Amino acid sequence: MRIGVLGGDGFVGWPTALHLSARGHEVVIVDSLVRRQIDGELDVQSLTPITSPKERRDAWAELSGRHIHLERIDLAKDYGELKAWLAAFRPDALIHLAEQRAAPYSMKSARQKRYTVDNNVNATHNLLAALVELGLDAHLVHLGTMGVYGYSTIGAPIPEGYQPIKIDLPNGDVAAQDILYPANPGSIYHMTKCLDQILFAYYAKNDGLRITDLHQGIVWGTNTAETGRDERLINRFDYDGDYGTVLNRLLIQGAIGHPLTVHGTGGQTRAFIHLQDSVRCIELALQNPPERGERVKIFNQMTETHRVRDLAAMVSRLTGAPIEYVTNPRKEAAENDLVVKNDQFLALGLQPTTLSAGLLTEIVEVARRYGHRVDARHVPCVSAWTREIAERLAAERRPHLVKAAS
Ligand code: USQ
Repeated sequence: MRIGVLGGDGFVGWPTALHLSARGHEVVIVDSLVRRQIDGELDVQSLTPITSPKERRDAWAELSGRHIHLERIDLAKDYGELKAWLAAFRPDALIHLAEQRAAPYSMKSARQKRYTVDNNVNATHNLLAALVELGLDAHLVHLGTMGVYGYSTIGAPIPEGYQPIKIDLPNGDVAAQDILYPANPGSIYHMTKCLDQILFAYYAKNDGLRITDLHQGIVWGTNTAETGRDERLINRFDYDGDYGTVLNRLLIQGAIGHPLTVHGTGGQTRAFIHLQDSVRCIELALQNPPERGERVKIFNQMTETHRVRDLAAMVSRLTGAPIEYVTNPRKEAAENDLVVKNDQFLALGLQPTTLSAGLLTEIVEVARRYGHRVDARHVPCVSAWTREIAERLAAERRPHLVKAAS
């Protein structure tokens, strides 16, 4: 297949591009490289020393004999360039990962909120509009999030996208419908993925676009079979308070002897998936597209659920690092259960890589190898969800500032 990996320079995009290239697909990465610019803006670098876009693609060509071309296009802004590239490449499929994906970054200030909405919504909409304008029948596979559902559960498992409902009619009859599961975003970032769902539903209905939306949980791990082949192919590994995700952060904190930062009581239960399974799921979704005219196909892309404090206890046992329960900078339920259906990927043959101690140790080893690159100033999560929380955090930090000043 001819496949465009949009956002193919990022944490999931790069391993996805390599995985698909290794399986013989013709892969083009489309990326604005903005994620590398945000590293500069936040003054923090990936724990792992990622090479330049050119160097990593040259290394892949040398090792595999396969070329991955890069198109530097900002999907949200460069509509003309996007259209020209689509018209020339005529992809069979597009993997859309070209969105700002960090919840804490999206909550930093009005500037990042506006950037996240402008970027994510326009990128998705430009892509859909261009496919229709060009009359292209490429299968669009979008990386969405479990966060569209919110995380609380009323005891029933969260279905894969659609909730069957019954509506009482005035004449006493009952009408049955499938609706998108009620959107319940917990951050501006998650909100943009809810908006994406509406765009997809509309374009599938109105224009018959073939769309798959993958509602992914929190990714852990850093390497896949392909990125592990050579140091020059190394994947990015975020540990900072904005882009680092919880399990990877805890593992790095443990590796460098930093206290494990648990927000609140750590009673938040979340869905998780290993990076290797993430790229495998994307490949399975590609192999099983919806028909033209079919509703958006939605998969829950996760393999297990865990409570944050249980993860911290596991990492503490593994590394000896103490656990620190800190004021939660987010506005989220302190405790929640989470039961999620993921039958579709299991039926397609996904064999989950679960949190075995072996793999956790492997990540701790990677973290120890590059631990000297950690800038401890960037370890805490400081992005507050509301003004009140920001004031509470500032009040807590004041004694330290006084101590430092005296
Ligand atoms: N948390 C801690 N300590 C930390 C960092 C986080 O207790 O040091 C807690 C958070 O308060 C939250 C939970 O861990 O309750 C998860 O936080 P996270 O940063 O790992 O995940 P999140 O912000 O939800 O976002 C990540 C990805 C996003 C993806 C999402 C999937 O950045 O792109 O969509 O996971 S999901 O969480 O299922 O919505």
